[in-house]
Amino acid sequence: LYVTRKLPEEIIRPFRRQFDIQMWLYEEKPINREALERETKHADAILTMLSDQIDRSLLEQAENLKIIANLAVGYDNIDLSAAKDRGITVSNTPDVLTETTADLTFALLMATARRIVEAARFIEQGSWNNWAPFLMAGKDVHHKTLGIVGMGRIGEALARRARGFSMDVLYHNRSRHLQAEESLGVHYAEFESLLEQADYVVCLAPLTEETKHMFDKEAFSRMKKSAFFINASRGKNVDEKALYHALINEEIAGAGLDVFEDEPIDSSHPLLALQQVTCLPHIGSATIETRNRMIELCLENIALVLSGKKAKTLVI
Ligand code: 8YV
Repeated sequence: LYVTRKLPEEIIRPFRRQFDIQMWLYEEKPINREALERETKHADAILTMLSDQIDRSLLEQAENLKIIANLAVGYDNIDLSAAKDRGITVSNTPDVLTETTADLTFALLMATARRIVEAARFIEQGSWNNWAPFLMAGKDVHHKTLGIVGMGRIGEALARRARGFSMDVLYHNRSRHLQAEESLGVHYAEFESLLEQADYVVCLAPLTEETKHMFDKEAFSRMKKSAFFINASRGKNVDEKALYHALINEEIAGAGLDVFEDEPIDSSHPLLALQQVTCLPHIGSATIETRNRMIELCLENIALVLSGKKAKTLVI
């Protein structure tokens, strides 16, 4: 088994009895292409993640590979059709990260609406020398309308949180989610109609050919001027230039972003300069408990597949 990032030895150790485990050991830098090619060429299994592109040319050389265990619920970093052609199993980590990612998404929405990061920076910089009635005044979240684009597991978990804050919830999805409509009192809306009605538009859709750049100039122009856009899914679902222009032209009020078109971004990224934007370094599922559960699930899937069984959380 080759692990493409340094992971905590305590979680890996119990599995060392079962597999010969090799790992990329440089904590501060991702695996380079050359090493990735060299290691996947001979491995029976790889435990990999979004920062690694598992493409056709890599898979064509992978002589023994039986499973790619992706440390994420999304798998847009893997060429699924190439994996299928070579009979390689792909697994992901759904469910174990649902509640954690919904927590972060709601926290990002709250932080953006209530200017929490900006206010913390303000006080740290020593700028709080007076109380003023509208100092760091944000916008209400309770009783507002939330529009969720992508009503999968995380979307549903976010809807539950929003209902607890007395929000009205609209959602848009490829298919209706009747159970959520019934149990949570959420309402289906066409994409355009959701954009026009929501005070907070949250993207939780996976990245696919259909969702790529679904938030474009036209989409942002449909949103209310007072509305906020939150993205905790994939950066490429958004045309970032269109988002930037919508923000500077005040077509929308602000944005909270945990993901970007090209990650990681550096401090010169134009969106970082906007005071009405809260940016996070893709930490949706980043809690110690959840990261540990994700790693364990990957290792369980690998153990199953290498002993001839089906992965627990199978993509293909
Ligand atoms: C991952 C994510 O932690 O699960 C996903 O799809 O985006 C995150 O939970 C991150 O992508 C690391 O692979």
